[in-house]
Amino acid sequence: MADADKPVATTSENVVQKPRRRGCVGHCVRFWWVYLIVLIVLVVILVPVILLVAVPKIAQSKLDEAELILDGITVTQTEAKRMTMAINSTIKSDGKVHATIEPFLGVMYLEDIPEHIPFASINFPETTSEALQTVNVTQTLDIKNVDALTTFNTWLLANETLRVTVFGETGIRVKGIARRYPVTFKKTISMPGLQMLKGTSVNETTINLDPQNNFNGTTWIPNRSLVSFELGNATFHNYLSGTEIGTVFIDNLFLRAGEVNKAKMRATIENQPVLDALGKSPACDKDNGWLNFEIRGKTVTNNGQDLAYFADALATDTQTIPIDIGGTIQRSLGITIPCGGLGGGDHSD
Ligand SMILES: *[C@@H]1O[C@H](CO)[C@@H](O)[C@H](O)[C@H]1NC(C)=O
Ligand SMILES: *[C@@H]1O[C@H](CO)[C@@H](O)[C@H](O)[C@H]1NC(C)=O
Ligand SMILES: *[C@@H]1O[C@H](CO)[C@@H](O)[C@H](O)[C@H]1NC(C)=O
Ligand SMILES: *[C@@H]1O[C@H](CO)[C@@H](O)[C@H](O)[C@H]1NC(C)=O
Ligand SMILES: *[C@@H]1O[C@H](CO)[C@@H](O)[C@H](O)[C@H]1NC(C)=O
Ligand SMILES: *[C@@H]1O[C@H](CO)[C@@H](O)[C@H](O)[C@H]1NC(C)=O
Ligand SMILES: CC(=O)N[C@H]1CO[C@H](CO)[C@@H](O)[C@@H]1O
Repeated sequence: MADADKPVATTSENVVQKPRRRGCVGHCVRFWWVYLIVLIVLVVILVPVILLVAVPKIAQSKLDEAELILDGITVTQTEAKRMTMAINSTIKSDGKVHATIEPFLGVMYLEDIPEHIPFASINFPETTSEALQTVNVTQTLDIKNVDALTTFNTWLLANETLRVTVFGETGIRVKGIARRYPVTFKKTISMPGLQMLKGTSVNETTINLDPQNNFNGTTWIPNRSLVSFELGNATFHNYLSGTEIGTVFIDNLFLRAGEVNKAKMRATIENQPVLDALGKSPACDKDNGWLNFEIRGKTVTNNGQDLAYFADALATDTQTIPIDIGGTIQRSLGITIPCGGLGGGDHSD
């Protein structure tokens, strides 16, 4: 029995081994449909995973990596509820993915105010993913939120730098794929502020003893920011040693970025406080007739409309402007005010 068993076992081993050695051929031929199903499943699952998950992820991350550079903003035709805003910008990317970003409505808000309330919405045109793409937009903007715009102007006026975010939902089309993918455009840019117009100076001054418009001069306003604005007619409270002594008027003011702005100014100033200050030290000796005046925004009107979003921003703080008032009086009236004054209190009239 034992002898008969062995060969049987050997044979049966051979029988079992034969099909295994032939590998997949017989099996594959017989089960081709299993492979087809696996292939279809792979195509059905993998392609969508690539198209629906991988490509949009890459598209979004490429968009996130791209840098938005602000070249300049110009605000003109300013009205109480409307303005024209021109923005020149550049989008910088590695240019490796060929894609088109659909036009979209982008809102702009101050990044460092948690509420992120938009002060402007801009229609961005279609852009491509070229390595360097200029995006220049000019459009009329309806002012939906005056408070938000005033806050933006206040920060722009006061701060050394401020961060503005442009945010919008849009779509991207990658070259070679028909599908459109939704993406989020969110870029934060840091821009220089006006630092309260620090460094503003006044010269080419004249003075007379009229009760109205008794001071004329030329004012030089530094820019520092990338934003140019059409303000229109601006008036300022004028203070000397903390007391209001008159009003400064600058008509047709247009603050241009990238240059020191020259503007004619006039003022109605009470003479007596000025003469009193000139007769005291340090104006009469050490400071050689120079006085520090302070101005603070009062009104801004353009073509008859009050522009609260500029006026309120300019009213938030004062700017100090040293003026050679002693020299102005000397040149205009031929009078020099010595220490102790002119010997009385009523020489102004
Ligand atoms: C934008 O670019 C145009 C064309 O070069 C130029 O005329 C305009 O002054 C620029 N505007 C701003 C806000 O930089
Ligand atoms: C956009 O404005 C910049 C100046 O900021 C200018 O150099 C460029 O030519 C403008 N591009 C277009 C397409 O107008
Ligand atoms: C910008 O200026 C405003 C108003 O003066 C101030 O409240 C704010 O903290 C400043 N923000 C930054 C980021 O400097
Ligand atoms: C007035 O000041 C400006 C700016 O500092 C200067 O360019 C100009 O020459 C000055 N004018 C006079 C008459 O000194
Ligand atoms: C200021 O200029 C105006 C207009 O040119 C002139 O009428 C006025 O007399 C001037 N005032 C002074 C103080 O020079
Ligand atoms: C500024 O005021 C002057 C005189 O009051 C006026 O003639 C002019 O139209 C005003 N300018 C603007 C831009 O409103
Ligand atoms: C104060 C300030 O930054 N002024 C700049 C205004 O723009 C001109 C021209 O670009 C610069 O030379 C000034 O330095």
